[in-house]
Amino acid sequence: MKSLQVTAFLATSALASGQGVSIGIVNAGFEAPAIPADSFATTAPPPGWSGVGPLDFGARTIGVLNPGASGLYPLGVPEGQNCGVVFLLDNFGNQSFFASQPAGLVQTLSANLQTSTRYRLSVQVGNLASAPGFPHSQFQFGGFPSYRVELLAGGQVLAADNNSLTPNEGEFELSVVELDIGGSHPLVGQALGVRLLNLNAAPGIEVNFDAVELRAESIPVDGVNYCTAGTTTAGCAATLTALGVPSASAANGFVLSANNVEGQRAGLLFYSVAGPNSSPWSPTSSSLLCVKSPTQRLGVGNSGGNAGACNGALSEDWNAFRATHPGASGQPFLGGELVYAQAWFRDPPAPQSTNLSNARVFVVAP
Ligand SMILES: [Ca+2]
Ligand SMILES: [Ca+2]
Repeated sequence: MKSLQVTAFLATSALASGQGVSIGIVNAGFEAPAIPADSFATTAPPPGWSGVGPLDFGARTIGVLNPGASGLYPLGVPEGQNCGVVFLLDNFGNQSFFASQPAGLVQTLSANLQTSTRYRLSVQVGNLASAPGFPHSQFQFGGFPSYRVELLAGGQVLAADNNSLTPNEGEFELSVVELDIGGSHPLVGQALGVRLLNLNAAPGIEVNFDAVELRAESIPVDGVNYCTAGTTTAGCAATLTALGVPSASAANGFVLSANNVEGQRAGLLFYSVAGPNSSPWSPTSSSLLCVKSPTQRLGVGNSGGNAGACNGALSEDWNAFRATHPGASGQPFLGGELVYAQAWFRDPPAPQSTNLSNARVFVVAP
């Protein structure tokens, strides 16, 4: 029998910093080579990193910067003394020419892509400010040439942050890329990698990076609970459980249940393949919507049990639903997908006249 474990490590919808296992990145904070304050070293890639894109180690180059008190980063860098540099100046005589030829830093890691794993790549992205001293004063660092942070496997892009942030001049912001790998993926076993690009697409010349971190956490195939149940008028907090193996081919054999539901209530289970979520069901509701839209409803049922008691339950065989609803959200399932499930039921005195259970994520087997 499969274990019906209810663990705490997906208590939030995202893998927070500090959770899971950290995957080794060489020179993740660009502290090597160590250089004096208010100086840079851009004649070679920083140890552990390689160059990617058109670079000449002159006008278009990578390396490290220790801004010191130069004014390039008045608040300092997020970690240590140095940050990574991607400096792309296409034409020394004309700093308004932007070639839009991305270039930057790449590192292939010693860890390989694994199944049933949630990855979280975080990188501090910096927007260099103009500064008065030489040699900074000869460059127009005002503006931001755009960036992309990529998580790689086998040299191919798995997930990316394509310039979603615009840090203030002279400041850093944290870019986070999260990815769930289910029961299978074409790049499983391939070496993971990180690529940090300056998109060379607008004024500003330089993008900086610091404190690169990649964390991984396993997601058991038969599922884990996450998010928080609402509390019903009668004080019930409905909890999802599962029994069996979620399958892309089996006709039945994976029963999702919401237990501890108020008795004699109409309700249903629903799921999403779009990802986890945690948004208020209504401004005054204690329930959270724990899955992203679009959502797919399963069948409506009655919770049974006794009115006013917490002994109701809503159950349905997800495999049977999948097998008989070829047009349902996420179809056709092939195996490897992550599915996020939750239950909804009537609670007439409550805000929205309804409440929601906690949620459960599971990996579909082939
Ligand atoms: Ca650093
Ligand atoms: Ca800038």
